[in-house]
Amino acid sequence: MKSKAAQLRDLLTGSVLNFLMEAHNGLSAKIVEEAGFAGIWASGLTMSAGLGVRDNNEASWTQVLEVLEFMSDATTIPILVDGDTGYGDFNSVRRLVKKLEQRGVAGLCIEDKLFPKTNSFIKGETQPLAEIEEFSGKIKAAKDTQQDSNFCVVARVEALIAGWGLQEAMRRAEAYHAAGADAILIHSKKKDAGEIFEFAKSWDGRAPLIIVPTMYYSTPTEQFRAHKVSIVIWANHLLRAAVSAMQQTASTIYKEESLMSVEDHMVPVQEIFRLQKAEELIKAEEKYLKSSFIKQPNAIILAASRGSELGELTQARPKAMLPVGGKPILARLVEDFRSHNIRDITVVAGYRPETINIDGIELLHNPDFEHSKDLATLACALQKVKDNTLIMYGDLLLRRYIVRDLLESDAPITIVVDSNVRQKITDKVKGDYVVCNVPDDRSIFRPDAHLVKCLNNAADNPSLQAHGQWIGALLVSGTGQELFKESIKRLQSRPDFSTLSVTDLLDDLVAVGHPPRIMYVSGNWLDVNNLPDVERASAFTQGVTYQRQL
Ligand code: SPV
Ligand code: MG
Repeated sequence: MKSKAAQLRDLLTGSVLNFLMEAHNGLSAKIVEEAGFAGIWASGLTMSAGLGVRDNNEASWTQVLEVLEFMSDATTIPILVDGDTGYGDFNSVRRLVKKLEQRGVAGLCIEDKLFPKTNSFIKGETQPLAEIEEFSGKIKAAKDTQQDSNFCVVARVEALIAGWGLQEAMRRAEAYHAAGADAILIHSKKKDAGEIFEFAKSWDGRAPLIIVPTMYYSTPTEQFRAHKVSIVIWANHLLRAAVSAMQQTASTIYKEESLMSVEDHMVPVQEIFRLQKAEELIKAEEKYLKSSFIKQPNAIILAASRGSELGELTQARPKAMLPVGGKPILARLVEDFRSHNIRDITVVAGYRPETINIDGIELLHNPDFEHSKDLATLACALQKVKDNTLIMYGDLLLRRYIVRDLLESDAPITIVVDSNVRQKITDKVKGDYVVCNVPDDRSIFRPDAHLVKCLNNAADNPSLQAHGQWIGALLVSGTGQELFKESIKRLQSRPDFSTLSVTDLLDDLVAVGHPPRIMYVSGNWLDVNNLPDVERASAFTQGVTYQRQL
């Protein structure tokens, strides 16, 4: 890829007419490039207007430099900057050229007026012109300073604007060319291109010629070609177009106090994101950020059951809404999840769903909750099973570190198992006991264990020793989402689906060769099944450590 300066030189010295389009900030510069233009005119008028000041050097040159840096960073095509008079003497110009090159600006145009200048279309004929010698010195200084030989220095002749005539314009153009200018910008404020064409004829291609047909815009472009113009600058049209659109939009919204009639006339927000290359950042985050941070976990809480063992306490509400320590269990879970940056929280309700009044959650419903078990409730939220989804029973209280550590797991499916609860399984035991490939060794780095079997159907396996109890929390991550969904589909095709629990899904995953990973914990959680549990739960919320032991 050619340097930007080399691209600008090609535009200037090529045999065809080229066009530079005005831009005044990073966004408009990008729009110019996307439209197909081969170069950008960083207009002094529009950059100053964009900053809300006059075209009278009210913005300092370093402030202009800042704008140019954004424009240059946003684009790959060359920028010719309108450097006014060079913001001072030859020495100011030297420093300017140095800074422009550092920022990837391809060329500088300076005009033969005095600092501070004013726009050529404001009382142009009364504006004093620079001494030819002095201005030629600036051009020499610029050429001597540039490091890249392709950097272009354009001398802008204001003699026609000031009404000093063709002869003076020619004299100046010649002097500036002799001083090293790479091109001459001949400016006019006339409504027709007559004086520009006269100049072009006299100039006769001694150096590339640039024109700015803002006032003589009705001249057919073909005539510019015929007069061997090298570059036409469309100097201010994006800013002017933006101003009409902004004025109209602002006034409509102000009058109507509504967005209804404007919305369809503007680009969607997505287009702004595209112009900003938002997509690129998302990809970079995937590459450079810690995976657990960018995966944005979500959570599904199963809160369908009433918990009838709690009697009157759950007459009017599901178990998850039972207040413990003054706050419903579910509200505690949601708070806990939010502290882990989990914003997308889905609760699947069943019994008395209208009592679940927690802000900011998505509420789904298992209408068949009375005739089905928790797997059917979970299936209601299947579309919410994604990469990094926490699934949890709604009657769980747990210390925060458990969720934190679970979110760190990178296994497809991870279940939390309390190894304090080791039990010779008998048919009297209730709870989701599990057999793992290795027991918990309680070391700092706990063993890399996986599930072998869930024992909720203990009577079938009287001899098995459980390694712990599944607490009712699991994480689905990465490829786990597909495994999880496939497993639910398999089980849904069974006629006894409504009698199945999440533990049946865990067993199914073992059966198909994808046993869930075990994250061992030792206590620090409890679920609420009966009245004594409610008391323990209340103590738990006050910080009392409760270890479930059978
Ligand atoms: C500019 O765009 O700032 C110019 C061109 O200098 S003009 O406004 O026509 O003088
Ligand atoms: Mg200007």
